[in-house]
Amino acid sequence: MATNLSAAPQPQLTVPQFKESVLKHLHSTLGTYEEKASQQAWNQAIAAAINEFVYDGVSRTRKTHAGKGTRAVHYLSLEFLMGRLMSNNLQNLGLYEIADAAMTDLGQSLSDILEEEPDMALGNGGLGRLAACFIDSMATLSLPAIGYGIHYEHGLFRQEFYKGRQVERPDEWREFGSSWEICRPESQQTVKLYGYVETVYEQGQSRKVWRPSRTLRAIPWDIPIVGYGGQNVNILRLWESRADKFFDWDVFNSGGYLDAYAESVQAETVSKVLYPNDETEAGKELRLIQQYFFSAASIADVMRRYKSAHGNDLSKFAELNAMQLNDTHPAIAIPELMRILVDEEGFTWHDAWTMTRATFAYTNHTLLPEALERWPLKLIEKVLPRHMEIIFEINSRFLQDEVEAKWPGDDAVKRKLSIIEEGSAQMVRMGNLSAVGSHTVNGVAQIHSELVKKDLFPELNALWPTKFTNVTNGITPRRWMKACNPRLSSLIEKHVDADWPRYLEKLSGLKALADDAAFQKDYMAVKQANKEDFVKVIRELTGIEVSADAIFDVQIKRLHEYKRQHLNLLHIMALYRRLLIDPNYDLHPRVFIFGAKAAPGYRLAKEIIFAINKVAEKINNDVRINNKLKVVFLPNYRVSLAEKLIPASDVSEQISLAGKEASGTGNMKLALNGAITIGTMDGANIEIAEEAGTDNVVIFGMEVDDVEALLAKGYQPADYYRSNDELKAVLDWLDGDFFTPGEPGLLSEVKRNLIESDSFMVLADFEAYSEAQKKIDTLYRDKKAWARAAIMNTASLAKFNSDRSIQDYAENIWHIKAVPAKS
Ligand code: CRA
Repeated sequence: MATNLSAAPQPQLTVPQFKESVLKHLHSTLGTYEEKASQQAWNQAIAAAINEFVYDGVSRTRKTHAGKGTRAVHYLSLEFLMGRLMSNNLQNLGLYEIADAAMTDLGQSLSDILEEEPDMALGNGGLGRLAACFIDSMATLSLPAIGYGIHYEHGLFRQEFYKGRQVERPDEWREFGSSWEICRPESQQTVKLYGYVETVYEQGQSRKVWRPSRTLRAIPWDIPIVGYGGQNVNILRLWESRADKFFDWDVFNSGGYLDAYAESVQAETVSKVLYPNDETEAGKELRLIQQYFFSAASIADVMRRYKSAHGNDLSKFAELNAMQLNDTHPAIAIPELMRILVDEEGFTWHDAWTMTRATFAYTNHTLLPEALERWPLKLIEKVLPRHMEIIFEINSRFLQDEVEAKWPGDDAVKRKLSIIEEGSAQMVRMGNLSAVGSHTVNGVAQIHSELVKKDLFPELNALWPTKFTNVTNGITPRRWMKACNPRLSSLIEKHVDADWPRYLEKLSGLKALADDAAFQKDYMAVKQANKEDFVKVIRELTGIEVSADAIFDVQIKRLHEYKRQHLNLLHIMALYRRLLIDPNYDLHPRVFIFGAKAAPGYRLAKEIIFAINKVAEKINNDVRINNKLKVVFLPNYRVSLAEKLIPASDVSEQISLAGKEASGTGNMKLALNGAITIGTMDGANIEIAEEAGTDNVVIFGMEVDDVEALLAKGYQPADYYRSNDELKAVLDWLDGDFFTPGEPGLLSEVKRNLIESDSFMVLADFEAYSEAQKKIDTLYRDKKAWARAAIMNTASLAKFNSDRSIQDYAENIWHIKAVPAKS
């Protein structure tokens, strides 16, 4: 892919110029002055100074792309977990050092001011953060690309702990506005809902007309996405819902103020809040409306842009527009495009379907059955009556023309592949709809993509063997190394070319230094300094004192049984017990650090958080163990906290049950920053081990085949409980009141679940995990071996650059080319 990036972004300003610009905005944009300005005002003034470059980039990029006969991609995602944007934008524009020096001159601290920015947490976890990394890469690679999503008023909830239990508080990221978004009222769209479908006869022909009974306005907010080097600035377009007319003035004038207001309140609920479930379908009407709202507004936007460039002849629509479905959440876009082409643009079904299939591609992110979206047919019929008809038509043609041709007379296979699931309540399977309506379906890591073919869609794979492919996930090295780990970045820069944040393979130059004593010393000094910084963060957030000389063992991800935070917990309890039995038990001091939000309705996940907090409280206050063990559960884990913790991590816990974690991306961030993975053969862990070398990761536990075999044999968790004394002892410990003084049994649910069902085979992997943890302990004491392994991880992770993922999508799925913006 052609790029004409210079080695590193070239600053376009001097320190005095930047200072002048910030002061200008402080005075004339914010109406305040140096002596009075709050940190927040400084933050906004800096943002305004940055935006002078950003907006210019937005215009240049738009002009370059507008009306070009080149294909563009539209990334449809219900989630974009952006985090903070200021430091990233400064880095990508090459202005970070300049801004830092300018603020110091002004007697301010840039790093303190950066802390003023709330996280833009419009996502739950991996899927949403992946979308954020991907749009960074699309801009960096100069691809004509737009991200489309929802402008949620409240992102993912803020997490607090009260007596060890998770409490959810509303997220207020836009309470005082956001410096980065631009409202584009001129590009608003109307989205229709409910109503009925009429058949209209005209000149001997019949056609379907949807008579909606409600409409919403979709207002676009654009977030500029600055590519590395600042040359291309793409946009993320987020839709806000508003009532069609803000007030019904007639009702208002006749005294019905509240009635008039009610409609706008209802309309605004559509973009009010992000559903906080990670990998569980919500099944709620409002959620379906959210999905349709942003899909329909986005398609209408793409159409508008196409028509203004190419007129009303849509024959090139599919050739010029690719749309990527980030999981099935935007799958309703498939019947929506069909509706527009057939009902509004007069295409034949056949031609419309050819265009639709050539437009869409679908990424599957999970095999967990509870995450596979199924909507009640009745609900779709009510909210989107015309779409339901179209889905029926898509399904019957698919079953008759394609399934019947391949498996004549086989009703069982038809039942399995049907987009409509029969049963007491008929359901629409959004995964099947997405796979049928797309030209390509991809999984997110090699093993996951294989399982998509083998277990999720085996028949579809037999029907269309070339439709299924893999694109292993990636992370942007700009945010996840250059911006978040400045110490390591400047050490790296002494040894490899300055353009490594773009060409991560350059880090392989560090392999030659992996055994070099001086480099090892420098590398480990960086880790130590990062840990010392993080000791303070832990103190501020939790009041817990930890030592930077201990091993920082980190598990950061959503709380889910399949991710097995409770396996980690059982092992911590086992270590604690060993120390109580033998105070001289040989253990390098360890700090176990957790960060995780649980979906508010996910009971057991919340019990696990509570259990970890209670065990932590006991261990952290037990003087008998001489500070050898500490357990820290950081509240409100989020992108900006990850950016502080990842550079300070020694051990990366990636301990999901094999076959369950589609990819993982935290595993990549931690490994790139030199943490050693302790992990199962699952998701991208397998590829990380391949790249970093199996000596430089610690792999343990059952593999996918073992899991299948054990399931087939009949998994009996109680057998493991009975046959392992240590495991039995720690599980029984949960029953008493040792960790919950005076209140026995508060933690029993976790034990009961593990012994009675243990759906994710925690007990079966306990022993192997415990042995693997001993290897970590031994390896850490060998300072040279540890430094070598950590360096090898940093040096070997180029594959997980999200630029590589996006290049794969661009070449193999979207068939789009770079179009660098003109200066
Ligand atoms: N929860 C997977 O579980 C994967 C991300 C991004 C997930 C992760 O293993 O890294 O997607 N799946 O591909 C998902 O959200 C709906 O499914 C995730 O973030």
